[in-house]
Amino acid sequence: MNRIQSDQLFVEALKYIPGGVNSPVRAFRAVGGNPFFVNRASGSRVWDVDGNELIDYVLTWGPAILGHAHPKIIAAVKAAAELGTSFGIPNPLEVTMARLICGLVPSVQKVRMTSSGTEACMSAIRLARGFTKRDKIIKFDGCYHGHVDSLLVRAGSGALTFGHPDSAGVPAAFTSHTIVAPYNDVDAVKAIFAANQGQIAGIIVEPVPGNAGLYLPRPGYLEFLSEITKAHGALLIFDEVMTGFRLARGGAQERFGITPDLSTFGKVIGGGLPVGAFGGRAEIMDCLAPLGPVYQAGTLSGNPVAMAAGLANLQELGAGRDAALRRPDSAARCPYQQLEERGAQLEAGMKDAAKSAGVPVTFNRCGSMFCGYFTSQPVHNVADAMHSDREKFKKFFHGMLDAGVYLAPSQFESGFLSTAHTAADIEKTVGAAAKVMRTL
Ligand code: KE4
Repeated sequence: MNRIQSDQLFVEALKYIPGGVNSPVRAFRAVGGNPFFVNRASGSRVWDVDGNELIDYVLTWGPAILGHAHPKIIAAVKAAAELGTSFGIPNPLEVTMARLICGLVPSVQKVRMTSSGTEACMSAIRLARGFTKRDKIIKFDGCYHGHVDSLLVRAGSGALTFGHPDSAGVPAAFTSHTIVAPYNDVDAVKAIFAANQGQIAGIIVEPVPGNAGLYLPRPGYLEFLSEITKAHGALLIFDEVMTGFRLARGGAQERFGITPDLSTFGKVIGGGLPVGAFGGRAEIMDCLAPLGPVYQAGTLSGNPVAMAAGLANLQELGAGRDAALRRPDSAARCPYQQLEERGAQLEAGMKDAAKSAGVPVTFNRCGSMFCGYFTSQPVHNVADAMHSDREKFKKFFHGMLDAGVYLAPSQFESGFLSTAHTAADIEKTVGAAAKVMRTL
């Protein structure tokens, strides 16, 4: 595949941008080779600057749940931008967005917008500490909650990919109150609470971890986390930056029937523009300035153009069309049903491809999030994920890229589907996978 212009751009980018990228995982360091540069995207496709068309399963790491450049989002952004790009004064769209999130996620009685998932998670941690007047936070090995100092401890995503889950530049004092446990391990969490009586402000968890590939909570695990935090006066924080409004209209908490105390969001609620949010019980959220003593702020929080994009995404997902979608004669297909069908088709196809090629693959999926690990063993946490054959992953990644399919450029990332992915897209993808796997 000709990537001359991308390669030239990368040489230029390296002169001015560290690693040539504005976010490390885009650098292809885990898979080798140079990243390609995209200047156009639509539906399930992206096109690089050399004109190569790719079926995209990264979807800008989750936001493009309706596919790229959805007409409703483009129109909403244009209309909002015509009226001004930022006011720094409350605007009506902030109220519409807050009301919509509170309506879709019952555990969220009040919500505050931010401009990234990192900010949302950082703010939720500070709020949990301010509300409980405790300092310690439990996180899980391989989970990633953005690049806030105190959570860059055995973190996933790019931190795991580049083998420095504990980043340089973070003083030990900043992480001294962060306790890391293995995910899906009940006894480890029980032992931490027993050893830190009355000191744990909260647990922050990706309900379905998507930053070490993708693996699922064991049956009863999320219920256990809810019970043990309640028993110890700690808060349960669901990091739904990736899973929110994707795994169900109300996120993973709706899919698994759990009521966290706080939740963080991002990606889908921005429709591709920079948006994060955190929300939860009103008695907790009202501790935030200007009402309470926990300070939190942001120049572009609730930005009108970003709100317009996020609202268009959520409304197209059926947030406001519930009744219509549930009408038996409704021609409008429920987007979550579509995502589930495509996910099941991809999962079945990938498993068949691996079997026919005689390549051991563990393929994990939850709704429209998925990850294939090159191992015959099950993957329930990051330690299991480390057993994947990463040399095979690298070859598979590039083989699929040359076949016109763009998968996440790291074994330790989740893949995503959109409502724009067609059955034919999936057929092409699994057909290519069967051929590439035979070369591994
Ligand atoms: P941002 O600050 O990147 O908007 O969100 C941080 C974040 C928080 N919580 C979860 C569960 C997340 O997955 C993320 C960010 N996800 C990564 C992909 N694994 C973003 C991609 C990147 O870092 O470039």
